[in-house]
Amino acid sequence: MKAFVTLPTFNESKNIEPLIQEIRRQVPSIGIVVADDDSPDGTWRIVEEISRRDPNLFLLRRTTRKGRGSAGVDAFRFALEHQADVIIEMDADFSHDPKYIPLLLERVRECDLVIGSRAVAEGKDQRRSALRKWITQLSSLYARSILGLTVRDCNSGYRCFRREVLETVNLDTIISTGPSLVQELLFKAHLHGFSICELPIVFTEREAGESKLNLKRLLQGFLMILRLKVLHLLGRLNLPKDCQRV
Ligand SMILES: Nc1nc2c(ncn2[C@@H]2O[C@H](COP(=O)(O)OP(=O)(O)OP(=O)(O)O)[C@@H](O)[C@H]2O)c(=O)[nH]1
Ligand SMILES: [Mg+2]
Repeated sequence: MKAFVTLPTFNESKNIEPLIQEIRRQVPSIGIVVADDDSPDGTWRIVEEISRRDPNLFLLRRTTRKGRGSAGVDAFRFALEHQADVIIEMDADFSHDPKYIPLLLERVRECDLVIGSRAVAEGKDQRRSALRKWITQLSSLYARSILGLTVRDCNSGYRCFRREVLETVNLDTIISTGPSLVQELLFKAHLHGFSICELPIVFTEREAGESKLNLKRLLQGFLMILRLKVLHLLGRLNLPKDCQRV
């Protein structure tokens, strides 16, 4: 089974090298693709340098800041083109501990999409800010109720997809350019009837660098959920006829 880890990055120069090392320690031969938006802090340069001695590390250096979602899509495309059977997506700030990668790879044998979840038994959100935790819980509840999802942690960007999920969802039809890619893919995987399961993870504070989430992105995310719902009700999400309306 060929596996790839995709890492969208923007200004993660302090995290990226130790993160790649830790991923390598967990899964020595896994493919790693970093989709960087020309980070001013030179994240891409560090990746480029490491990739000279690591043949399974790839850099997608995008020349402008096109966003977290669009970086994710480009990285998924790269993994699919390189014959990945399973594709992991994770943040590059150490909130997502690479120790879960082997568990995700194990679990994806049983279901099509495995979510690293903070909201199931033994899962945890260990960030310091009560407000950030509360926002995450509230927006997950919002996505669940509007989109009719049963997953407990709809906001988790730490996941493992079987390639069929990304192929079927069709990356060309993705409308999110920002962080709402997480919910859009989840919604579409759900509508296509893929099996989705949750693996408990402990989610921690980013190790270094700054968060890119702000009020504007948060509101855009809330609006995107409504947009996805409306498009679905109008039958405009390019789904096969037998996919149920929710
Ligand atoms: N390529 C690219 N990556 C991005 C962009 N914005 C964020 N990222 C990456 O996406 C991942 C998640 O972003 P974070 O800033 O950690 O957002 P968050 O996890 O919701 O917020 P925190 O909990 O505060 O860290 C990180 O690896 C970022 O470097 C972007 O515009 N382009
Ligand atoms: Mg983060």
